[in-house]
Amino acid sequence: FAVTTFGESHGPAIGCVIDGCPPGIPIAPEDFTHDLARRATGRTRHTSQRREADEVEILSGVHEGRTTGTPIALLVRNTDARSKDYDAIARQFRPGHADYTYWQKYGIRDPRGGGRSSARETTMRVAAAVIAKKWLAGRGVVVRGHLAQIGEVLPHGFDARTVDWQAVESNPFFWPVTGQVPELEAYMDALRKSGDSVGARVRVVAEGVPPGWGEPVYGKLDAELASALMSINATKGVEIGAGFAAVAQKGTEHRDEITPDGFLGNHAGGILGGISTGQAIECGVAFKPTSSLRLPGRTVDLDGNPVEVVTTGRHDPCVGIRAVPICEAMVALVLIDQALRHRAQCGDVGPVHPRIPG
Ligand code: EPS
Repeated sequence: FAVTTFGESHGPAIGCVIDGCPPGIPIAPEDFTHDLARRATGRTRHTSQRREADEVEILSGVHEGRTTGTPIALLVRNTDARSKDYDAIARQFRPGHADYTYWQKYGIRDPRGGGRSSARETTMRVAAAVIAKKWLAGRGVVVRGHLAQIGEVLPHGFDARTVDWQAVESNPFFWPVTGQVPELEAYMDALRKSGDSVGARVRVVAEGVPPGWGEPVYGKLDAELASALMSINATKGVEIGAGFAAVAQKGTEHRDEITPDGFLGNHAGGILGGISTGQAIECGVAFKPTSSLRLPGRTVDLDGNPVEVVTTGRHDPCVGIRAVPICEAMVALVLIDQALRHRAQCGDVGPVHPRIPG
């Protein structure tokens, strides 16, 4: 299940091509609406105010409402592309932004906003993953995410083992503790007024994955998840299970003891030796603060002259908020690919032996 995307943030359209999709999955244009709206800009005051309908056109690979097994092409036309900082951004480098490294690599300054490095590109990852999520759901696998930190704010009184997913979907921050939403509103309003940005931590949980998915050495499930999640713009860290907390743990604490009734913990994040254990797959993703800021910063122009940069356009004060459905999407895309590979080698997607409960 291979996905590639195309298009620039300020170009006429963005799109993706999905190759290797199983035939027979029912898909209609309206299936994309929910997840694309969860990721989209302009839906709350806490994200970029760019207004895009994000309507998916299915160009190929679907006939009479079902995938045919041939490459699927999806297209979303940009309707609100040109921002007011369009020209200014084309002549300067935003500190902390990919426009500098793109220019060094290709020698070309694409003036179309963030171009390929814009968060706009992630629309098509989410669209592709709608199909992956649908296939996975048919096998009892559900991939969901929530925000686990904004700046220095953590969820209060939150037990990661019992997430209230309805609560997560009921607020604009994908926050698991609804009582804290007024605090977050105030925090984000103050941040937006200040012109600065903050980072965030996203947690993704995939439930229902049977034991056995993942390759043992090359193509480990955790390696593929890390690679996929790290490929999202603004990601600076990925953890599986206990992640970096494992450094300070003792072996007796970290190991997830096994009883006939199930595993007694999940520090492994549902993966041992690159292969799923049958427990929930748990990933944490760190997002850096958005680099496009209203507060002046020092930089250089295309000729290397020192200039002051101020970004006046439509930007997210915390791009990590909208990253929740994007992280879910990348996890779902890895899982369907690993499931299909497992099926190709082992003949089925299920475990060989009776599974130990998670
Ligand atoms: C982005 C800048 C803004 C965001 C955009 C990501 O776009 P513009 O340059 O047109 O003002 O709105 O995000 C999206 C459009 C999207 O759909 O995610 C950036 O610099 O990354």
